[in-house]
Amino acid sequence: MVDIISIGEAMAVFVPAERGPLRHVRRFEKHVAGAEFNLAIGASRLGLEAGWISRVGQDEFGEEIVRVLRSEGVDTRHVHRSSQPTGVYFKEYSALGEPRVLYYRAGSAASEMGPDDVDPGYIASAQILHVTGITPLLSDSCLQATRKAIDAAHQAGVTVVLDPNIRYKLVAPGDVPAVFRPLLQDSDLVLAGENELRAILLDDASPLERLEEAVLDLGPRLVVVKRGASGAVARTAAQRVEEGPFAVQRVVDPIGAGDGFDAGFLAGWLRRWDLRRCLRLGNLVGACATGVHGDYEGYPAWEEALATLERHQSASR
Ligand code: KDG
Repeated sequence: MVDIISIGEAMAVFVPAERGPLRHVRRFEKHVAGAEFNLAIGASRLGLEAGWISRVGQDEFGEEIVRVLRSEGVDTRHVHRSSQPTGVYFKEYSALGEPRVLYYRAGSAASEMGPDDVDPGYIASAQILHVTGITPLLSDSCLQATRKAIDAAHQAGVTVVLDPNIRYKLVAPGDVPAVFRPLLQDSDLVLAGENELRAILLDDASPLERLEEAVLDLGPRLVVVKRGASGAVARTAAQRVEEGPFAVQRVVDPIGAGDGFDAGFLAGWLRRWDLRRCLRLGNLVGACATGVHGDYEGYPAWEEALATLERHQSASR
């Protein structure tokens, strides 16, 4: 029995030790990461039984990915090996603005994942199937694997959670509605950025409340809008809850914060917390991710997260 299963790609990540264009960078730190891999680790740290479905290469990076997952307590029984290499990406820190991400993942081990890698019985043993919009864009076989996982979840009454995680290096802006609307329609819970919802719904003018309603009209019973430094909103047919962000001392790197938010929100939701407390935990885990260069390394353990929530609540009383 697992609480949450995610399906996707993890890669070796090279984080520059210096700012500026990569052509001038001489030193890198190696990490491993990937949106769904990050989510599984975040959930496991928060006390959930988490599983991850993927393929990794028969190479050093594949070994490291599996070793990290096992050391974090994530179920790797459905991680398969491939003769293709594990994907790689680089971060680039410019002097201005957000970090850039450069992928070397075409033809990677994970892009070879297909329907045969998805065991419907395994999906049926979970409470949540977490999918992102990244995996279906990796290859046709990954799209089929994602579809099979979603169909298996529907048949077994497993909650499907979608984080669109739109990556414009993988999808042309004009294709976003066609790719992502069906995914929204197939989801029970949606955890998304405001700009992502605007891109999917082709609506850059309506107030946020109207966007939330448009998502609910498509089928999901809960939509959570992640608003970074402005906090987050959770919306159902009956309720709308807004929660401010967790103050962060210094943002080192925001990549991985969204996946951390998902892990925190869902860890509360599975424990049947009220939506405000789920948002708080999501915001907290997301904030913790921003203090380090790796995607997941900053995520807190369960006791630490509870103690921090408690401290913040008593400070605001
Ligand atoms: O959410 C973090 C991810 O964006 C990062 O780890 C890389 O998985 C990745 C992707 O596909 O962009």
